[in-house]
Amino acid sequence: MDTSVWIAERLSPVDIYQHGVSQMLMHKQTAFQEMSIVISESYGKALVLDGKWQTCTGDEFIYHELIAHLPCVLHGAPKRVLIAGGADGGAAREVLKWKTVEEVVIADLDGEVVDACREMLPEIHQGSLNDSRVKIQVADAFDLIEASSSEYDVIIADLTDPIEEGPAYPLFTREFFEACRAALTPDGVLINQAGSMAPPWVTLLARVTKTMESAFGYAVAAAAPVPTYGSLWGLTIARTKPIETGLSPAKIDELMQEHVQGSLRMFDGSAFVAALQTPRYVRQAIEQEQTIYTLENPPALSAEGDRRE
Ligand code: SPD
Repeated sequence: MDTSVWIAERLSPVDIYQHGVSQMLMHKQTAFQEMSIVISESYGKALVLDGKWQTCTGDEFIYHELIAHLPCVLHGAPKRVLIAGGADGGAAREVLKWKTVEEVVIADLDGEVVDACREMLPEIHQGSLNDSRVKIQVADAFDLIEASSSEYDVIIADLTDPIEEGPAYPLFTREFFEACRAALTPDGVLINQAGSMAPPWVTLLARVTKTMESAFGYAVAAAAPVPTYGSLWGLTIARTKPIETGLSPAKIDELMQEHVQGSLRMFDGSAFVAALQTPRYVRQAIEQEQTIYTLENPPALSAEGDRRE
């Protein structure tokens, strides 16, 4: 093993995930955040923003297949999809496998991250960032979504964690989720990376889920087992009608057989059902949660993992 650098990501004030890195391919401060692209000994090439591991070639398929196909299956035949964040193109790559999809808008604030991912992470985007159905808007996704009405079948919030110093935390508030609801068609589905499911740190996920539920009426937290995130990760789905968590695996496989082209490594009917068996302690944390995040009272997580509340 040739590990010359250790990236210590604070998962919480008292938990660190040390990623052994053999090469630093890029390190820069953009207008919005600190960006690194590195080669990790175990998990391949990785994107790190503000010290937080975003995605890497070794396990990205677990996260990207779940965050893309869960909402697409629930919708059934998505045509227009908006991805808030998603600069690496991994979620777009998966959405484009749906033959029904005509347009994917990627709205990311940081053009420097999009450019770096396009050039240095082709293993992840696999051409999606240059696909003719994809429109990249270097813009604040909040503004873009607020200006849209009944336009999208699926919105994927593929954002960085809501740290106070980072650009994403306003996109975890009720105002943002209400704008998403208005931007979606009546059958539309929102999915959002909503935080860790680790028992000591599940409050953020519970609050984000409760906030999404308050804007949409229904919200369910799916579980994504992404090793480099350090714990089971929550992907919360919201809709204005009940979310069908009990679809049969065979029916989902049939739907995907009809609508999806290209190979998948993680997702199928069984993975859908497994992801939506939310652990009991998570369901209880969500049920008991009272706090709704708003622009006045947003999530407050520091890069060191401390919370203000
Ligand atoms: N703590 C890690 C959460 C990362 C969520 N964003 C991932 C971006 C991958 N496209």
